[in-house]
Amino acid sequence: MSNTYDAVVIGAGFAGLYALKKLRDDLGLSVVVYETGDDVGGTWYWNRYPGARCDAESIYYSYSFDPELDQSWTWSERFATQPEILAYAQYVAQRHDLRRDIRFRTRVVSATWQEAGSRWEVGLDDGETVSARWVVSAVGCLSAAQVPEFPGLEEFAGEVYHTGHWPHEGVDFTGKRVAVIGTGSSGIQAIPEIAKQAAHLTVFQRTPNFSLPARNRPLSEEEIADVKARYPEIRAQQRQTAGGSLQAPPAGKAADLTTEQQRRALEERWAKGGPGYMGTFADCLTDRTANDIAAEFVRERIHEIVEDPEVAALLEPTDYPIGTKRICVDTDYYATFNRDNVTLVSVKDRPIERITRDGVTVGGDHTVVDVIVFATGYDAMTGPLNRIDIRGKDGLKLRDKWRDGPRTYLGIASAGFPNLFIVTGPGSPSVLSNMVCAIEQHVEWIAGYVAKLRADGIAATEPDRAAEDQWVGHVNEVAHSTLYPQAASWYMGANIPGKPRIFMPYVGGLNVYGQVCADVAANGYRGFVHT
Ligand code: N01
Repeated sequence: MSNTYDAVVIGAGFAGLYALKKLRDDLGLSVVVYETGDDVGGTWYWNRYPGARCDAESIYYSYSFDPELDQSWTWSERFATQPEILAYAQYVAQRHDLRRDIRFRTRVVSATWQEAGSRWEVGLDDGETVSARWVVSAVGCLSAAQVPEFPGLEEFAGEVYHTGHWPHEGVDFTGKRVAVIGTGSSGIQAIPEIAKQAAHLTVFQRTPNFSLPARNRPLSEEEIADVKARYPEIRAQQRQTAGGSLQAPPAGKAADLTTEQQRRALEERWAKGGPGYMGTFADCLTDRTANDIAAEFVRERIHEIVEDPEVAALLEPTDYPIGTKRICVDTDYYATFNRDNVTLVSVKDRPIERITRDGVTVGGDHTVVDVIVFATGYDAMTGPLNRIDIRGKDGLKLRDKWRDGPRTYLGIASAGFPNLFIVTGPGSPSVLSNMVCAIEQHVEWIAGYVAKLRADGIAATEPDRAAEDQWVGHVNEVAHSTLYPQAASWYMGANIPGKPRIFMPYVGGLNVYGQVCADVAANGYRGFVHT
């Protein structure tokens, strides 16, 4: 006997928690959330690696929907640590009594559209199935961990970890020889912390990354009081920005500034720390010359920080524009390579050949290690959904429909998959913005639409193919008006062998996108077809 709900939500991270709150408390729906982990938090539940922090500022990287929450919660640092963000998610769950409708340690393995009755049959890993009118995917953009298929990996006799599946009890690296493979945001945060503990750390780097100093610090009582007094205004302003966080306006287009003005602007942003550096010039991500100036400044800093010129040269990113692979933010990353117990091995021209019982072999050179840490990233944006067996109308599988790249209308829904809403799906600003902001906008839009569908007695809705094609074309066109597609990034699917090279997120900005979604709603949910 299956259970019946109005809505199933997949995942209890920031998106799933807010979806539950909106659909259950504001719309009065019967909702169940399924979550693989044994608590709430999503990304912040899984990513417990040393040094894990958010690189969006904590005062912005938090919910806006509950003004009392803004007053009762106090962030301790400019960039919050993973334990603090996890505690925040737990606090929100407690405050809104969310856990009672979340089934933990339960993975959704399938979702099958039932034409008769216009409902989804959702399959769970314990064999149970439940029925729901709507399915809301809150699976996250970076939750399907990726470990490359290195020959011999299964023979390795030591400890193996992925940053995205870190053991709850932590890992003691004391006295151990450690390999970290991967130098994206996760690796760049973990490497300085692991280096402090390990007997020796060898970093295997394929593509050097641009990283900016975080200049993290505690927030003062005065700052907190000021932010809390202005929170309603700050929250409203966040939604009017492209990225969802408040930043100083650019100094101008690079070409409109003198060389001294450019230099001063870059120095100021570098000194301030954080990802705001990317906003120094208005055209940093659209004009290669402007981008080159910002990139060269960082390369100079790398050479200034790293004592060994050969190591500095290896760490220097040279073959893609700054910011077109996700910009990294660090604490002492480059300086870590000055330590005697840290070695950098470039695997750019000589890939990792194999992993053996006791280490990693590159170009015939063998490094003996006790621990391997994979900081090798994720099958981003499409991976989490494609790992679920989702079958829409006429048995169409989502992963087959997306074989040549994801196809959605607004990043929220996909033709042939009625009543399936995707929070921060491919084709929405998502990973190019403050995720909490993007999540709130999506969940509110979805809840508004579901309320309307219920009021009008509409059983099923899906995007019209023409509207979807138009949106996919637009997402692509906007991306190609920027420098983003010039990098082999996970935004492009380039980190996964065989994945189609399509720029997945929407570059147009959260503000522009929010307006598009509002117009679609105001025009009778233009682009959707109802049955
Ligand atoms: O993953 P990544 P991540 N051999 O894909 C390398 C968010 N995040 O977990 O660049 C050797 O960026 C790969 O090399 P290459 C943020 O959005 C945020 O670090 O593909 N190396 C790369 O160096 C971020 O962008 C925060 O050539 C291999 C690394 O592994 C996203 O999550 C913190 C390889 C993977 O880097 C993902 O970050 C952490 C191979 N076969 C994450 N395969 C904050 O907010 C892959 N690599 C701070």
